[in-house]
Amino acid sequence: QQPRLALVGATGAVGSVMIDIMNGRPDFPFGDVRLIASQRSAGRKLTVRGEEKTVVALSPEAFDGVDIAMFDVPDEISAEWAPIAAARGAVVVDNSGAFRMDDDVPLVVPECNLDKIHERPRGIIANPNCTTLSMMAALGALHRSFELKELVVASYQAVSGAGVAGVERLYAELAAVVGKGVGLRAGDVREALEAAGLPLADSPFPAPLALNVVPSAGSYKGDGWYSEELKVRNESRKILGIPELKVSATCVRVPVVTTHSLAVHATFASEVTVAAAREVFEAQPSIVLQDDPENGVFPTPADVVGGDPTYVGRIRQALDFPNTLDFFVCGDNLRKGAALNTYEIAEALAQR
Ligand code: 2RA
Repeated sequence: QQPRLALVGATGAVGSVMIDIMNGRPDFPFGDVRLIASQRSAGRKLTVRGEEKTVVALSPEAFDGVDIAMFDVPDEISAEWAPIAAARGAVVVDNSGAFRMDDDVPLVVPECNLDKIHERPRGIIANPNCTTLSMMAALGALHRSFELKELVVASYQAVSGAGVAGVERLYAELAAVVGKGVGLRAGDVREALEAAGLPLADSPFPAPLALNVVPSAGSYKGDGWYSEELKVRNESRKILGIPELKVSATCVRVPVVTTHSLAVHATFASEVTVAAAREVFEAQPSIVLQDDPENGVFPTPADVVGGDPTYVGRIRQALDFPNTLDFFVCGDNLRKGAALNTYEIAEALAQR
């Protein structure tokens, strides 16, 4: 009998992408699929692989008979309900931040550490944050060949990382500034937003996003660091299995709807050339190389959004740093950055 799958958070932004991914999969190793959401969304009807399903409310009984449960809900809901699902016999694949750094919960990116799915004493497997995930396939591949020692990263993060509210805010801000001739004087974008009835107090971002970039992502954690920057450091170390990896990240929100980009400066134990790095990337099925700068070919979020692979370009040997590469990565933060990686883990569990 094929394993039964549950999707918790079926009606959310990532939940909808998960259903898209399930619908598009050529082989589907699951039997029944149960869609679970909050009481508010219960009763909604959604189609999964041609079959209409009614969303059921989150409850302990909703997990009866479920073998694998994918969670995409806020941290506090996962913290409460993932152990309940696990106690009822489901293996949980959780996309929240609730368990990522727990020692007894593996943090898995299939391209890097798929074998860890078997080490799950709590019955929970965690999916990384989308910012970390967007570069992991590329870094994991390079690490296997050249041994990663140091990582300096700047992110360019899309607003959908901050949910539907982030996307709506960006569209509203863009509508408020277009044709106004603003962006030429300090403060004039803020004034245009105020005049359009969009005070910053109502925004999920601490500064205007329209015609701007904002060096703050996640919550402020003290000593100058934001949560997204600390996640990049902690999660990269755990996924790659390098507890001593030196990491420094600066995370920046940009006026892009979906797809996170990262400028990566990675130093390795052994010598690495651009040609060797290209070979490594070309051998990795989930990476697409777009690297012909002379002809203006490199990945940009607007060109790769909606795609499953990690797109890599601008590969250079750092001029002043030995054994070091610089490159640019783009990955759809809702697909590989969230729904797809979670689904890939669930699929691997089902296939084994
Ligand atoms: C963000 N990485 O982009 C987060 C979402 N989990 O805000």
